[in-house]
Amino acid sequence: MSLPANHAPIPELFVAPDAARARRLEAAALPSWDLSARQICDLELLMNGGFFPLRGFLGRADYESVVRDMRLADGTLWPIPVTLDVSEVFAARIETGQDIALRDPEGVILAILHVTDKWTPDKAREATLVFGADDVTHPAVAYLHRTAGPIYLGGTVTGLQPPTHYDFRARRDSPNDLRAHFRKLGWRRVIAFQTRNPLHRAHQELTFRAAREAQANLLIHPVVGMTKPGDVDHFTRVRCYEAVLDQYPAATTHLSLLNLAMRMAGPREALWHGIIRRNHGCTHMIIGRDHAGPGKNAQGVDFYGPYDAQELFRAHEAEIGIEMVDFRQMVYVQERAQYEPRDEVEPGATILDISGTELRRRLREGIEIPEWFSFPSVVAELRRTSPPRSKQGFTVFFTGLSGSGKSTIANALMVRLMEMGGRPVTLLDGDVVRKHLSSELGFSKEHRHINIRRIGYVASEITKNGGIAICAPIAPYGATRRQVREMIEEFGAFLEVHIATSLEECERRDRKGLYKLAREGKIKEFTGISDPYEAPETPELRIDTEGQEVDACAQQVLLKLESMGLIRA
Ligand code: PPS
Repeated sequence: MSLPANHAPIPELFVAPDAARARRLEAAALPSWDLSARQICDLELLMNGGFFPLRGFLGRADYESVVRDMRLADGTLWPIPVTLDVSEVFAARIETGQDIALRDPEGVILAILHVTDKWTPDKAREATLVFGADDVTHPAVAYLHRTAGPIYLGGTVTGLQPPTHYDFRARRDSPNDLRAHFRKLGWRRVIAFQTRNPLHRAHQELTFRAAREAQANLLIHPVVGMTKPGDVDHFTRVRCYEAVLDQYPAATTHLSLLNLAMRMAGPREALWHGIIRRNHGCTHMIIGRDHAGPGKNAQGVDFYGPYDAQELFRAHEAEIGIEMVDFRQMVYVQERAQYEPRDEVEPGATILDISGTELRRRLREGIEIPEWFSFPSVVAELRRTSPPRSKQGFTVFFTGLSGSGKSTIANALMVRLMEMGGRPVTLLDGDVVRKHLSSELGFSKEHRHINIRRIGYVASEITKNGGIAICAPIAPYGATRRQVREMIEEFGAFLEVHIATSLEECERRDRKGLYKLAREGKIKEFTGISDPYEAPETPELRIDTEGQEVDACAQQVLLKLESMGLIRA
């Protein structure tokens, strides 16, 4: 299919609204596949023409050809396999020649796929040829092996409706929306800037200069679908982009959000980005050093060379129909109090810079970020999302035998933290949780696991929302405690405190008379007596309560929290 001129509409895969209604009714009876987050991103760009000339998820011949040669079977340049991966159970029900309904997580039918191909891909080969190595430190390779289903379905897509977005609706444009916008404003040359990071002054300077030099208008086109794990979330980023928009001369620049699921495939991804931007009506694209790079591989070496993406793009720009604009690294020259391209700086001048790692450290520790580096409004947004550690949520997780003193120390700690103020504190004590959250559970290994995971979930929500969670269950199994740690560390710090009071001492105290009953066999599966307790090997803190006052034990926890920067005494 030939490419429409820049501002003419691009073919979409949607049917007219009346036909969509009728097709939706028919489709309700079809086998249906619930799309993953990544598949929804892919489907949206297939349907709205962002992935033109694709007319559906790749069939086998196109897939093999794309993996091997970056081209569809008919020779058209297409660097990334856009495939529909499904489970074995689902695939077993599907024959080629059949239609299936593609649904969003709420069950809404977004499209119908006419299945032409079904096959089991060689994922290791796909990883090696598309991403450069079968190495799970590459996020797309990890996704391929750990998340994607084992069978691929290929076929043509009939679009019924685009996925619904409730966030930043006014900033989301289809390729045809943007083409119409550019046509209306008379923007004949448009330069796209792809990004997955907040914009600081250097980015603003380089995009502004790139547009001026290409005599083009600027499209800031950030990806809001899926980016690299660990990136700043898109809600924060969009607020940052909106803050930067005022810095460009009025009516020269447009901000639009792209619901792309990035693969971080470096050079191949750069070509893909170029094709997508061409489809969105752009004539130029800024390609920088290490474009869409995933970082380092298992050997600690970058997956791709720093200029591989630029070279590959340059070699294909005419074929894609979009011109590459070199990303000129801009640096701040102190003596001249302005940004200049690095290659134009006079010898001997003082260049100031703040690396990404240093920026994250300053945000984490609440240290000043100078105005020459970023706009105060951008820094304010980032600080709102990443407050310093002393203002972030965290979890203190006590573990130990029944009667070891967990609850008593946890209570003392809670009161001391409340005395300091600043963050809400919640105590999730073993007994209390069993009364309110886990009343139906017993003490089998499986039930203890469920119980602790529930505590972990609640603590992770508290941590995410900036509070302090203190947990005090027995939590006898190391594997479960590790899972809880992972759940919480996604949002804040996790401090494991082993209350290492010996079994003899706990039994001697026998505060609740349970050890006696356990010895008599009247309580079954009692931790330490007739059930295991796996002591943590490397807790952040280990406290032996024998011969120590409760206050002194709580003080040890407070000192540890202070040394981790979580509280200020
Ligand atoms: S677990 O293993 O983490 O799910 O246990 P937890 O939720 O912390 O509950 C422990 C409290 O329940 C009482 N209890 C028992 N403990 C251990 N084993 C058995 N079989 C048992 N049956 C009842 C006991 O009082 C525990 O309270 P603490 O505060 O730990 O002494």
